[in-house]
Amino acid sequence: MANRKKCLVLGFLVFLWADLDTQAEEKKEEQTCRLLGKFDLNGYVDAKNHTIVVGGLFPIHSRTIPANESVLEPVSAKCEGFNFRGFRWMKTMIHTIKEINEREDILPNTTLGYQIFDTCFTISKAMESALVFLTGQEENKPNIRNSTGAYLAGIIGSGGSSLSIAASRILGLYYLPQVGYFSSCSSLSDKFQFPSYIRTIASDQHQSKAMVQLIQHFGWVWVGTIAADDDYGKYGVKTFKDQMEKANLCIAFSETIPKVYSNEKMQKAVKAVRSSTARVIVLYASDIDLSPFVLEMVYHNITDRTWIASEAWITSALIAKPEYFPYFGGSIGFAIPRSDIPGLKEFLYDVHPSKDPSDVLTIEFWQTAFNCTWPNSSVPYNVDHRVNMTGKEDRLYAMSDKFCTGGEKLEELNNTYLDVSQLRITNNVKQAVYAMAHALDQLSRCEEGRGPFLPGSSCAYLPDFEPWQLMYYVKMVRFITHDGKIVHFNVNGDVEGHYDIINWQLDENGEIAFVKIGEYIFDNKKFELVFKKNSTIFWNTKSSGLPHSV
Ligand code: TCR
Repeated sequence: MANRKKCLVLGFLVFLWADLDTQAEEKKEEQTCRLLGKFDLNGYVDAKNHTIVVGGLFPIHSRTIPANESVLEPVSAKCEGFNFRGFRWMKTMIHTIKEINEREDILPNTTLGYQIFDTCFTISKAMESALVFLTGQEENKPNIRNSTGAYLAGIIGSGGSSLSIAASRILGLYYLPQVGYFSSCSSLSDKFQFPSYIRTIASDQHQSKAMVQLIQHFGWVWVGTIAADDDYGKYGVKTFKDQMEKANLCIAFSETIPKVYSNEKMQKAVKAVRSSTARVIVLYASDIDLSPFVLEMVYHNITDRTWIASEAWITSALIAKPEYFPYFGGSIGFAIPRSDIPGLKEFLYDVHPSKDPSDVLTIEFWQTAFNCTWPNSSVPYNVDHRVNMTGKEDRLYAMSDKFCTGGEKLEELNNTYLDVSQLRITNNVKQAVYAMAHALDQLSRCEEGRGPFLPGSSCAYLPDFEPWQLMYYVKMVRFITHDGKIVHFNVNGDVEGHYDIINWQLDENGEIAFVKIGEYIFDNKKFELVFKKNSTIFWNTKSSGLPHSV
């Protein structure tokens, strides 16, 4: 086979996998993938020698770089802002697929491959990837046979709600199963709009309800809201406001944090927080979008507020920094229950840039983590085009003059990628992959004449089933996790269960501790706040007592 491997052909567009050394290719089963041409996507692929692959979409970067205005043609954006947490989630998908392939009880005669892309936390990248997953030579018929001949079973992802909504509008046309791990927007429950989307995270409908119950519990009646400018933030606040209205409670103000930095819009939000008498504020945003707002609170020295955190930032290492404690200490929010994943830690540590010179993500990971430049690599070091806090564009081409030696120690790195103490979304990723594998397994065990399909109670077969046939099994999946929990999806494709109620306190080392003070249960029509006995709550008020927001 030629060094360059043909990947996908779409009309006049030809996408090429990264140049792969054929010999190296045989040695390694996992490859990085880079699609050139119209799309510029980074990711990982292991599709060779597998009849079935599972697609994955993860935010390995946090944003795309603003396009250079002098370029007239549309070009696929490049990404920046390495996201260690997203990198961990992506690795967890690979780890879970490996685990499933080693098991004899699930899909005994099939090994799964994968094809994973970086969404860069933007809709446009998620769409590019959705198209790459679907397109083939035929124009109006998806070609879910990938270039290596493997069949695409479905997709894990695609991260944030706005991205999943966009991607699943396309994937839904073909009923291609999409199992989400952290898109929690309530609108994704609508199976009329999103027929092939199911998820291992609960709908924010529950979270909004839980927030209102919490507010009632503490006797607050006057509450402000701040939302990220996306489906997560906006729908989250909308469902929250609906519940507040039902409970006869009042909204003091509602503001949004801009996605693309705008000083004017940001100051509007800051002003609302500063001038309102509401001491309790609900903040619905992903941690990635929240950072600039947090810096504003620090800059304006806004303390004495109690923040009700949405799940996306309550346990985030990006936000939970000791230096922010005077402003955000005492935050209360709902978190996905945590889990320990056997073997994941070792798998995460097994990462090194010298293993594969074409693995640009690992090289970037290493450079960013250790603040050095990997010799002879084309991966730029820490290029940050973020528009800074003054609203001026601040392009930093900070090339570290220190070379990486390869001897840097992961053990000495205090990095969220390697922190396995708070596996929450990470566990959702694992369960999403399992849901797909169990569905494939059930499909493969169908007995002709007793199957679910017409005519004559027929079956579908591996590997060349139709996407909608697998979808039938995905919806009905029910399995027990490694830690003994049952996973199944309700009619809306959502999971039920509980959130942990978390309060930010300072531990003896001066680090922020996520102290569990109770649970919110939403199971079998039960919606209940349960506080732990004898748990103390830290309040960030002058008196250290319960804040009043009336
Ligand atoms: N759902 C959000 C995104 C999100 C997230 C997170 C981002 C959730 N949890 C944790 C970063 C870290 C929950 C969405 O867009 O649906």
